[in-house]
Amino acid sequence: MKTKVLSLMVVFLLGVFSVFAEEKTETINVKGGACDECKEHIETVVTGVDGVTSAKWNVETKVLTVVFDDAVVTLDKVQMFIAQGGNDTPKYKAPEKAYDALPECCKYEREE
Ligand SMILES: [Cu+2]
Repeated sequence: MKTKVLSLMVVFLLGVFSVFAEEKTETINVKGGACDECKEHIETVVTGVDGVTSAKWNVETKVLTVVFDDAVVTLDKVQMFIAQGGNDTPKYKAPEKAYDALPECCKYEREE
């Protein structure tokens, strides 16, 4: 009897967690060049962030579509990682060093 109650509780708790752990899809403008290397670089950086399930960057529109678990990571944090990788986002500017480390083709016009 006791185990039955316990397992019911576990099922209930799992249910609660899965409600919180909802996947969110957001889009952000991410600066970058116009080659596939930029695309690969940005997508690799973003998918490497804990809580992110998918990242697609459009080379033409420079819009990144990111799918993430907002219980694990925030869009803010995702933008921080992108900037650390050398690409500016609306919220964070890439450090000079990270920008300079980008391949030539991946350089882009930066706003002051
Ligand atoms: Cu590039």
